[in-house]
Amino acid sequence: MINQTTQTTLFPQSRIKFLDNALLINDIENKILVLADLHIGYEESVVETGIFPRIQTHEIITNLSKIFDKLNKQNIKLDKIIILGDLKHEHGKISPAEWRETLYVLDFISKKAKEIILIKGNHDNILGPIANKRNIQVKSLYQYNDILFMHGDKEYKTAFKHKNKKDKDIKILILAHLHPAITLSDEYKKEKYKSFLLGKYKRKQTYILPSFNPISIGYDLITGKGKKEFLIIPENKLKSFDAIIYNPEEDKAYNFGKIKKLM
Ligand SMILES: [Mn+2]
Repeated sequence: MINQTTQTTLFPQSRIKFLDNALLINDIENKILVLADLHIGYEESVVETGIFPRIQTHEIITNLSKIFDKLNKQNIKLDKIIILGDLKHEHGKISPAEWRETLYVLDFISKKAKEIILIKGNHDNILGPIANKRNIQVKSLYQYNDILFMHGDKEYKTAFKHKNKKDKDIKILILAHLHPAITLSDEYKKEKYKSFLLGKYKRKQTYILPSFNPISIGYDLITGKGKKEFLIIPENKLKSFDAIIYNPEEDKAYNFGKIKKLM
């Protein structure tokens, strides 16, 4: 990985840990793995162009296996796995490949935790029928203690009105949807990396996960390249967020500092 002087490893004491392109909530009472934006079937939507071989779901399983192996080595048994929206890609219909591959991934992760929580993303209008097959409910948001999980394409206040939740109880927000990435460069090379973002939004400590999709790296906050989705947090606020990249070889997260300082 390209060297940067601002590199520091992050909060070893925190109960929220970076793990590959996922987050691990490591509480005494619960171990929760959070994954975002798998976009199963994305490949199918672009495969006609002939650019992509059909390897996406295989790579998702490989990348998940690496995480499960690491957890195993640390003797961490998962209570919950949260999919933070956009498990699959197509909005309007469910292609045969999506049915098959989404069920395959769901069955694979179901063996690894006591409970699977599916949070609705903007691509998940019709995730319901697939989730129903496995008796999993699709939720608009999920609260665990002081942490609120949601996709990030819609504000949560409206959902709160119906759900008997209180904003002041929420200290930490965990979002997805943006597929954040950053390009790092030195005198020799430029490279785009999937990146976590960490900052403050509405006085809450806010994490944004990179996508777990192996084909597309994501939206580059430095160069502005890549598909940009509407996130509830405006881009000028995101510039004050820290960019955090996980190096899987070292099993360490590095903080590259605020986005605006990297621009
Ligand atoms: Mn989304």
